[in-house]
Amino acid sequence: MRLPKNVLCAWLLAAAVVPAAASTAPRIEVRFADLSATYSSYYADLHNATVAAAQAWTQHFAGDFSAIELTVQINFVDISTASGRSASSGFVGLQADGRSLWHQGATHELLTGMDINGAAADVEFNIGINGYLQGELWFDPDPLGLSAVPADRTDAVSVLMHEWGHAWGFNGWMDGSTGQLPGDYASTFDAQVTTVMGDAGPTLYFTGAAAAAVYGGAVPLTFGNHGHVGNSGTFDGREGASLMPDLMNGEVFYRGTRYEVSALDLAMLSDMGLPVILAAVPEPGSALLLLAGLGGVGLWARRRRV
Ligand SMILES: [Ca+2]
Ligand SMILES: [Ca+2]
Repeated sequence: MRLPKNVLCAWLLAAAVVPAAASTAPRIEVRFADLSATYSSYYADLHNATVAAAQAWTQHFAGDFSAIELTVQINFVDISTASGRSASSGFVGLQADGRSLWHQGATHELLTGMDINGAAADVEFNIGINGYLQGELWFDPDPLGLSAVPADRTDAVSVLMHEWGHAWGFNGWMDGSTGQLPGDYASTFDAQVTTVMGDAGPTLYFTGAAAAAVYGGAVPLTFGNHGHVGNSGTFDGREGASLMPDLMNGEVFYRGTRYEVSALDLAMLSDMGLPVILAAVPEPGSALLLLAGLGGVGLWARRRRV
């Protein structure tokens, strides 16, 4: 039972205080799809940023994954920013409603040790080559450190952290505007989404219990782009403006900012079955204040509706 290729997210971002990699972390191999080696001067930086971005997530995973090797293929593509996904899906089981349930391939390999697509890359990151790679992304010379991101550049580690979020779980086949599934299958993300009709029209919410405990209720997803959290409300009044600073938001990416994997991001992965070590859940009020504080950092925002 094989599914269509995973949906590509049209967005990227985030990271954090990344401690030294635990010896239990999965190994990350990075390949470059660049036959003429046109972008070879970026290989080392992209490799280091990809590994650091993975660690920003895997440092929160419980278990020994040192026998797991996740292969990332980096493609150089004619797009304006970047995108990412797992390259395959892994069957989890049948739901009560008869739909089949699927993990993202990277997560399936992490949890089961089974590499769905064999020697082919497990994760794909697409990097825009129309100036995004060359002039917009900033590569931290110490990607595991705490360097200040230049105010006029976008942090590559943060972008790849966002893309890893999609590779782990923030992805699916659901229509991001209506919540309709295209067939009798759902991702572990899709399976926890409910559509609520309101004055602004339909809004999709992620209803996982751990996420709801962190957020203080069902988590509003970005309208039209459901593998992301939050809506600015600027255009349509939908809920979720407090989530704009989150790594996995679907509207805005701040320059000059090193993002963090948030407690909410981790809780959502936990709801999707990843072995996340959840910190004590803060009171919703303090969690929102933390997010608001992070959001004040960027003076320049790129806003985008997908
Ligand atoms: Ca693998
Ligand atoms: Ca593979």
